[in-house]
Order: sequence, then structure tokens, then C-alpha cells
Amino acid sequence: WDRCQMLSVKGIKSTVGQEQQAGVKDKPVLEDREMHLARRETEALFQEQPETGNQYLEDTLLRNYLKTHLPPKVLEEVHQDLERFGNRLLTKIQPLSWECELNPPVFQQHDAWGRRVDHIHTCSAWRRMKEISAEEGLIAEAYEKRYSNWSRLYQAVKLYLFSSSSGGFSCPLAMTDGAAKVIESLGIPGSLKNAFDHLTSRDPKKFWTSGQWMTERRGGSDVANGTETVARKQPDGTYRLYGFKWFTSAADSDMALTLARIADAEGQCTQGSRGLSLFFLRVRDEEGNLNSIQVQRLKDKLGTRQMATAELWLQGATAELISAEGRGVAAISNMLNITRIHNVIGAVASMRRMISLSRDYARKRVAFGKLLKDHPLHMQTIARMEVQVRGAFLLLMEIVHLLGLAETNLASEQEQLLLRLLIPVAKLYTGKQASAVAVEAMESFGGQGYMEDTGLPVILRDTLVLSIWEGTTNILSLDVLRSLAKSQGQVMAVFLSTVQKKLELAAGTEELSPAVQRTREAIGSLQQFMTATGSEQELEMAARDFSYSLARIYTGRALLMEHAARPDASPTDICAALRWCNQELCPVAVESGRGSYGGGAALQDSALVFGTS
Ligand code: UCC
Repeated sequence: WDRCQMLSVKGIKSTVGQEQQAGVKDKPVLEDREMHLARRETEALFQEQPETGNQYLEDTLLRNYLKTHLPPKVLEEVHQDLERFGNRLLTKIQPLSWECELNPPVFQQHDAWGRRVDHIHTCSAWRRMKEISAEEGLIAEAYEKRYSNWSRLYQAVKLYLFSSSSGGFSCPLAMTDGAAKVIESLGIPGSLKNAFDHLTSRDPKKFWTSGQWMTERRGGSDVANGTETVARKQPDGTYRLYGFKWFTSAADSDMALTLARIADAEGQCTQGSRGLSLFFLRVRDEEGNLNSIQVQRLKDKLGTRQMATAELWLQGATAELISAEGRGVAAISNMLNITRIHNVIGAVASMRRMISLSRDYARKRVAFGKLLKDHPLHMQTIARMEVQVRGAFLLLMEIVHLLGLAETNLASEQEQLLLRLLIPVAKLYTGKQASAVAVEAMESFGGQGYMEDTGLPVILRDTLVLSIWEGTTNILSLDVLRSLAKSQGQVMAVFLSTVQKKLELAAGTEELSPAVQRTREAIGSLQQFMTATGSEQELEMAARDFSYSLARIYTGRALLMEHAARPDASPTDICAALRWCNQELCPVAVESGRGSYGGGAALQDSALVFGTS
């Protein structure tokens, strides 16, 4: 740093213009300065690189959460494993992640002699990630259930630590987990036992990953109307699939679950959601030949470039029907709910990584005569992000805790309903949070944040997809409404009673009383909104703000009750809860009061968008 200071004193203070004016008299001094600069270029860095250490040991919130919730015996074992894993991530896995970024997959359509091969070449680091995923039991852990209901949470914590160092491998893991979940929920039928064993294996040689082929050329949201793929039944009971899958992530996977319409004897198919069924297929046979699939091309994506996403033609691919006919969407929603949870994991991990790097940089970088950490405005900016990631983390833990209970038959009916509601709420809310935090955190590095070789733009690009894939924000807001409708309002009753119950508990903690009060007011506003809202169209227009309100109220609750009100809570935990509750907790009530959801507002929205008078 001393050298940098010298540079700024001796070199940067005079501008080019000043030097030009300096004249012949000053020439020896200028030459001397230039030589000095040139020499220093090879001697010293201008800025110190931000770094992270063992991400498990450095994550106080995570460690406190585990200490509070896990049974002591489980905590002891899990702690040891996570500390070891944190070191492995830092020393071995993080470098592989960068290699994956530098060596994205390459598609080879033909070999040198013109033979069509459709080969997707992945780098050795990517393949190593697959082995590591098996060795670490990143999928297996959740299905072995060694720690009963805590296994799911433990798996999620490992995935959270892995996510930012995975070089994009989190994506195939999400779908692999989702596929295992679908097969498990079907009772692991004999024909799928082999696949299930591969998906949940800890043996790197045996471990399979799965794709989730849902998106076709008409788009990925309206699956019921967008799916054109046809399934034709064969005499042996298998099916052959014909269609075009437009966006297949992790196309190098071993197997996939996909939707198709079964054609009847006349070749006719039922349209809409009721015509969709779920199929299992292997991507390649034992010899490595594609299963009557042609790869059209790899997608040229903004981010997640480490991972091959392809357009695939299914030209009679052999597949097995694994849902009841016409129940494809309901069957694949088990997979969607798991991949959406993985999306939340990715969002929280990305925020945590960006903030950790920002924090480290603030300790190293000097501007205006002092370290960034000594500039209150800079610290305020990072602190605001920290409140966001804390909320998101606790929401994630809540969901995986509920999932663990549900998977071990320990969840009440109310808890299952709550889980159904919170998955889309968390996915849509944390996806948006992560994008905002990644952009804000990038700015905290100044121009360096914009430099490709710092690795920071990679994190940003990979984060931006989180609000898009696995259901965009609006699609998930509608899914929130779907869960309300399907349960005939029970979901909402459970939500409100859970929040109320926890508020009573927190009311005893004096410092939290402003937050308790604000949450009570927010719940009141939410209830008012729900009784006042009239038409279906109004509710649909309110869906996003409504979902945000649920996320903020519930996260405030989770922050407040589970964390800040525990006996060994720190003043920082209380501060985070208070700050969270200082934001508008019920935006849907505010917007409703402004008339944002009526027919008039819809007309105004259109006029604003299209510029009509
Ligand atoms: O594949 C993609 C990229 C892969 C990359 C993955 C990596 C992510 C990991 C990140 C880690 C860092 S992207 C493609 C993703 N596509 C989607 O997410 C689809 C988005 N669209 C929707 O979610 C829609 O809402 C649909 C497709 C579910 C709507 O379909 P329908 O058929 O119009 O919906 P219905 O008719 O309302 O629902 C049909 C049935 C109903 O059950 P029944 O018939 O018993 O009443 C619903 O209750 O499905 C049930 N259902 C659900 N059940 C629908 N959604 C759900 C749900 N979420 N949970 C439970």
C-alpha cells in the first residue's frame, strides 16, 4: 500500500495536461517518474484481491442456526464434515470452478469424416465436479436419511456451501435431486430402481445426473399449451418420443424426465394440461450412442456458460411412461418444487459470496485516506445487503426444515400446506433479492467489479438467471395463487396462524417490540386486503405484490422468532430483525390502497406501455 501511496503522490497528482505544460526544464524529472512507474508495474499490485476463507467457518449465521436447531449428536458430526468440506471447497474445488468457467462445453456435430456425432465435450474440471458431488453425497444425503428429518437440511447446507464454487454444477444437481424426488414419490417402482440407485449413489463411477426437459419452442412458462412432443406406444409397452426440446439444461446428463402427449391409435393427442404425461429416458445407451436424439446446437447464454444447455430433437427416443396418463404436470411438479428450492439455495449462496468478498475488500481497499470499512456510507450499503441475505438464508432453512419433516412423515398437514406455499414465495423473492444484491455488491468494488478476470461478473451473470429459470417471478406469483385456490384458502389460514403464534412468543423480547408491532400491522393490512379483493383479475394483478408481502412478513417472522428471540441471540441478530421489519412489509395493501389493481389501473398500464392516449 505504501507503494500505491507513493504512486498517487508522485504520479497521479499531475494530469497529462499539466505535464505537457511543464516544459523542457522538467524533462529529466518526468523521465525519472516514468521509469519509476514502469519498474513498479512489475513489483506490486495496485489493489489487494478480495478473498474468502473457509465459507462454513466464516458464516456465523449458518453456524448459529445449526447450533440452535440441530440435535447435539447430529450437530457434532455435521460440524466436522462441514469444516472439512469448507476446506476442500477452498483449496480443491474453487480452482476447478474457475477452470469450468474458462473451458465451457464445446459442441461437435460431425467428426472429421463427416459422420454425425453430436458430441458435447465437457472439460475435465466439470467431470471432476460430478465425481466430487457423488463423493460428498450431495444428492445421496437427502435420500439416505441418516439424520432423519435433519438430513434434508444438512444436504441443503452442503449445497449452499458448494454452490458458489461449483462452476455451474449446481444446476445438474438440482435436476438430479428433482428426478430422485419424483421417483421416490412414485414409490421407486422396479423399472426405476436402477435409475434411483444411480442418482443417489456416492460412488463417482456409478453416479448419474438428470435433465428436466420441459421447455419447447413455444416457451417454458405455459407448458400445458407449449408442449408439442408426441409419445407413441410400442408393442413392448415402452414409448417413442418425437418432438423438439428447446432448452435442455445440463444436456450432458445421463437421463432425463420429460413431458409428452400420448398419441392414440389414430395419432390424435389431447391438448392442454390434461394431455401431458411424464416420461423417463436415458440420453445414451451403454455404448454411448444417443437414444434417437439429435443435438441441434448449444444455447448461447448470458451466464451459466460452464453448463451445456442444448436444443434437442427427439426422433423416436425410447422412453418409459412414469405418471398416470394426463397427470404429467402434477407428477413433474415434485421435481419443480425441488429445483425451485435449489434455486433458493443458489440465490442465498450467491448473495453470501458477493457480500463476503465485499466485506473483505472493505478491509483492504483505501480510498480518500482510509479503508472502505471506515466509510459509514459504504458500510451502510453492505449492511443493507447483509440484512437481505440473512432474511433469505433463514427463509431457506425454514423451507428445508419443513421439507425434511414432510419426507420423514413428521410434518403435520398444516406444515405441508405451509411448505407448498413457501416454495414459490421463496423462489420468486430470493431470485429478485439475489439479482439486486449481486449488482449492488459488484458496485462496491468500483471498476474492478466490472472486470471479467476478477470473476465477479461471472457471479453476476450466473445470478441473473435465478429469477428466470424454474418459473419467472410472475409465473411463481400465479403459483402462489394456485396453492391458495387448491387448498381452498387453508394455506392462508395456516400462514397467518403460524405468523401470529410466533409473534406471541417474540412479544416477550423487549427490544423486538417495534418489529412485532410492525409485523402485526402488516398482518392486519394483509387480512384487510384479502377480504376486500374482488375479482379474479384484481387478484391476478396483485399476485406479485401479494407474494412479496408473504415473503417479507414470513421472513421477518423467521428472523424475529427463530433467530433474534433465541436466548443467545446477539445484538446484531436483533438489529437485523428490526431493520428487516423497517421496510414495507405489506406492499400489496399499499398498492391496493392506491388503486393499482382495478380495471382502470390495467388500462392505464397498457396506455403507459404502448404510449396510447
Ligand atoms: O427446465 C428448466 C431449466 C432447468 C434448469 C434447472 C436448474 C435450476 C437450479 C438452480 C440451481 C442454482 S426451466 C423450465 C422450468 N419451467 C417451469 O418452471 C414451468 C413454469 N410454469 C409453471 O410452473 C406453470 O405454472 C405450470 C407448468 C405448472 C402450469 O401448468 P398447468 O398444467 O397449466 O397447471 P395446472 O393445471 O394448474 O396444474 C396441473 C396440476 C394441478 O394438480 P391437480 O390436477 O391435482 O389439481 C396442480 O395443482 O399440477 C399441480 N401443480 C402443482 N402441484 C402445478 N404446479 C404445482 C406445484 N408447484 N406444486 C404442486
